[in-house]
Amino acid sequence: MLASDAKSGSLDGDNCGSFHELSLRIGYFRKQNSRPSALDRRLGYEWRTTTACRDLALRVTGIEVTPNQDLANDLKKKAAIGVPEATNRMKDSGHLVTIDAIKVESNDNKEEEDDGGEDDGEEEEKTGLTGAAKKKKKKSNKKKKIKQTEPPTIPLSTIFPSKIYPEGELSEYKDDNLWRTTSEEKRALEKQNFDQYNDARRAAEVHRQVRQYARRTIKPGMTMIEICEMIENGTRNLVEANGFDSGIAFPTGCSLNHVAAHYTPNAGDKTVIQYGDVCKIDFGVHVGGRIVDSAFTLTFDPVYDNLLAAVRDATNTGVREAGIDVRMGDIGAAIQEVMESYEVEIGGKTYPVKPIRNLTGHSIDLYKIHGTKSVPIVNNGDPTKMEEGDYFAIETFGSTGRGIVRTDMECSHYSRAYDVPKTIPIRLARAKTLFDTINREFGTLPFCRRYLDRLGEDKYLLALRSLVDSGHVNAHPPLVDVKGSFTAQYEHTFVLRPTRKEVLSRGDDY
Ligand SMILES: [Co+2]
Repeated sequence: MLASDAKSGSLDGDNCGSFHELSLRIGYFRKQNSRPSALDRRLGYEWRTTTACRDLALRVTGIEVTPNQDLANDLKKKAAIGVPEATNRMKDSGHLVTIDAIKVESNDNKEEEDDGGEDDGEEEEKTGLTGAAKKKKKKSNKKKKIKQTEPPTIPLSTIFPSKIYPEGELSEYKDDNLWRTTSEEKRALEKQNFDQYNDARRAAEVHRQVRQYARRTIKPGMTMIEICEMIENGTRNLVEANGFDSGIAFPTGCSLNHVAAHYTPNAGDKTVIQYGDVCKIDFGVHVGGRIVDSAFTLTFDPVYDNLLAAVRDATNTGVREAGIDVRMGDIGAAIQEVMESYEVEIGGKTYPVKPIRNLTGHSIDLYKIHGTKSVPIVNNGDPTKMEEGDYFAIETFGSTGRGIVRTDMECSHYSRAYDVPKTIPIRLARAKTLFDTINREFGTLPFCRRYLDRLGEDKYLLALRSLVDSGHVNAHPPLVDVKGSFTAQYEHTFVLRPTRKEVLSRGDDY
């Protein structure tokens, strides 16, 4: 939609791809009576442009932007001007914008190398541009593909200027539900839901890009706080975190060894990740409340490979078995069978891999990470069925310990109760203000103490405890198996679309 509107852009671009992009998007605004669309409002009116000549990257934020070509050329020529000066020039020329970053990049064009130096290759971007816009684009097409930086900083909406994000892994329903694949009625329903899926796909692509960087980068010796901040900063940048429109969906889990879930460092935590650790990285991204919840296990010592293989296989089995009308108990049974077929030898001792039977996957609702349905990882006989339109996170945990977790250690994870007790007043004044902050900043999305710290909240522990005691806030302390054991986790989010299943968080890595 956005892309085809954009072709009505009336500004003439030069041959620099980025300015085409900028002018095309402005054209879209003009068609909308010079008012930004709801989508762009949501994106915070944020553009980032990178010239094809790679000498300048410019990021503009503001209320309304109507740049002209002279200004664009001027900025291009004078890549070295500073941010305040660029902002003033925009203002002097009557543009209501502020510029928050100008980055000068080196001239060696990596993309050109990757493309074998070909300049006039085939039109292959899936931008949806047609006609005049396509023609305009053609020359600088290849160069326009913007690559993610390391660490990841470029918003996904810049990498996908069409604002159409990649689909996840698709699979057809089986047996009695195979008719859905070709049903006209179900297809029509999906078309109506496109924006919803697109939001979820955007969250999923952010997850993939952030985690793939994290997997390459996390090394023994890093503090848990560094690890979490790397993931959280990457997520905020790529999803353009903006209140309830988009952002981090819950605290970054990085539980170690016998701790299976719900550990993230609090301020002052000096824990450093070790070569022999088994670390579960569990983080979430949301767009418009659509949450993608996905986790993997990070190890450095290959001795754990079989443990990881067991859990990855178990999670994939659960994902594969899932479908419309499938019973929870049957999925749990399939997961259990696969998980228990593995064993792992650690330090000369062989352990069976046990599913942690009191942990489950879950359905996901808007802004609610835990919907009403649970997906067991053992056969518990639950006859509840999965239904069309449901979003699920299937997460399985394998352990060399007892296969049961209990709560232990200092709490870091909290969430506002979905249904706040209406009859119980909040007595402490400090608890009232803290509760206001929680409502305003997180709503029903889980948060951790570090997220409160960065908002400038301090000395809140007593107030937080009283909110937990009164039932306004839930505490989610770490969940641990026996000391000395090792636990691993893999998790994927999928949606049961009317015609097929889409595993949103699937990547090349897991
Ligand atoms: Co989950």
